[in-house]
Amino acid sequence: MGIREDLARVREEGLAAMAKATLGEELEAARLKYLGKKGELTALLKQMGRLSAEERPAMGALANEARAAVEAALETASKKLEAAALERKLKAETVDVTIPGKAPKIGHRHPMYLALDEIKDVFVGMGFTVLDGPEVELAELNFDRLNAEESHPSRDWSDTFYFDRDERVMLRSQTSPMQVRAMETMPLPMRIIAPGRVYRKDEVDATHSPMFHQVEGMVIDKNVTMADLKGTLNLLVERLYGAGTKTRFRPHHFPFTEPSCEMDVQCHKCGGAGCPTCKGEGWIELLGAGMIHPTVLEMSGIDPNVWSGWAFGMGLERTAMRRFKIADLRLIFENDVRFLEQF
Ligand code: 2NM
Repeated sequence: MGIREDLARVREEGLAAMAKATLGEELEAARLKYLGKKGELTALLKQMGRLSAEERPAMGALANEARAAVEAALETASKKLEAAALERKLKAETVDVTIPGKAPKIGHRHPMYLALDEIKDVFVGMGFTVLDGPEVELAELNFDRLNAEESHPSRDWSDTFYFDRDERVMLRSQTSPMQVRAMETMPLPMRIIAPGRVYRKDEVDATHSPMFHQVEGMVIDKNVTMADLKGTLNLLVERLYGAGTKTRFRPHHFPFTEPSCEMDVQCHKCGGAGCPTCKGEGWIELLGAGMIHPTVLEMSGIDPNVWSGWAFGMGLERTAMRRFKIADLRLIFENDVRFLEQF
């Protein structure tokens, strides 16, 4: 049999093999069989040397034409397989856009921050600036500049988280060092509140935590008196607990204020008659306050003969617990969604 017939046969077989491949591996096998280095067309091309010089050009052209045809068939088959594969993939991964979606779970503010927002709103409405400051604080600002005597029990390492043996750097035990920073940097007169985390070495129980939140506030101006303190804090209470809510101021002692007081709110549950919520007292303690001690003003470079001021401090968790009737402080920090979802 001659090369011409062999060429025609291999060409037809090659075309048929390409056309009938339905898998990538089958097509690859066909490519190797007909077009590969050891393939049948290549073998025929190698036989061209046996032909006479007259026969060779025509047969060479025929061989090239056969090769081109089989290559074209390979290309077509390859495209067909790719298209089929894509079709299968699209079918398998079809998304039914008509199926109703799942609503994403959207979180919300923590109840304690809801309570803080209410408090902030009241003070911002009265022209106070909200300040934020460092939780790692100098003992000098946390204690000394606030007139805490050298022997004050809260300075003890068993009450305070110190970073160093010299007890110079600590986790702030109150936000009042922020008031000191304000006194030293802000122009007078000033009205500020400083909410934030504070740290004390307390064991965790239903009413204690080594980390909790405070809001402290301060006004310094000319002719500021205890009447301003009472008026402002009464307004806070009416805004938080409703118009007409009564307050009571009891004398107290703080090193940074003189005179000092604690403010109670009439029990919202029993209206003052005495009940389990107020432990039979009729009143619930809300905050501590007082007129800023002249020594505190002086230490921060403010002349107490020209300026006077009042300040207060309140626990945020306790306020939130009362506001939302939360019985155990630990719930506020555990972040169990079954608890959080209730607000
Ligand atoms: C309280 C109670 C009373 C207070 C005082 C000051 C400052 F810096 F102005 F002296 N800041 N916060 C203060 C006063 C805090 O917490 C129970």
